[in-house]
Amino acid sequence: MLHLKNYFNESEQQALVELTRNIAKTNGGMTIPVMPTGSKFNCSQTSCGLVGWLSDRHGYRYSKINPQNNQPFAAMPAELVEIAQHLAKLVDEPNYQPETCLINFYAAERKSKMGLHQDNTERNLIPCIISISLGDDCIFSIGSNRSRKDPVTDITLRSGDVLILHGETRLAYHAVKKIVPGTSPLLKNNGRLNLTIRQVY
Ligand code: MD3
Ligand code: FE
Repeated sequence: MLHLKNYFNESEQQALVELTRNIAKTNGGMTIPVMPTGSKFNCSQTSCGLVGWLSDRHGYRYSKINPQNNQPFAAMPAELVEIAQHLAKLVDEPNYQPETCLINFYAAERKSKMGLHQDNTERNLIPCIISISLGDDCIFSIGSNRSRKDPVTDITLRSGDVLILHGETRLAYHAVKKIVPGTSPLLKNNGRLNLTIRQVY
């Protein structure tokens, strides 16, 4: 795992927020998905790129069509492709193909969080996952890739931080424990935005 603290400066962070707003607009907004169990996620989501990540009663999967508007997802902005390919080179993945970016928004003052899970919906589980944090601080837990019962380590992800999950940590169990409201001035009504870039195939 590679944690690049404050990788993006304030104006770059602002540009990433703007880019995210445009994607959400093109996609017809963000949605709060349901899990296969029927319970709702504690964050809202949308995707851009070749495919988007979906969760519903039938399970987790990638789709070329956004059920929100029955259209393809917004294209991955060229800036994001460049950022991802540059970052992937730092972990020795020069052929990285950023095929999708999942946008998670965690509202402040709500019990916004994400339970312990592995990211294993991708067909190819080898390429790294790149996460960009914007807005309020988040307490993030990361465990092992062997058992969800293994001990976790808590780290703080702050606005502008990048986390690259590669090698062993690609399949580590992880969770968003909590958002700390009011810790960043970036978003008007606080909360946290996370961009998770993945190669799927
Ligand atoms: C550690 N999102 O969407 S990003 C997810 O902050 C997800 O929105 C969180 O977990 C969020 O699946 C965490 C950081 C992250 C992403 C993928 C990982 C950490 C990871 C994969 C393996 C280990
Ligand atoms: Fe995850």
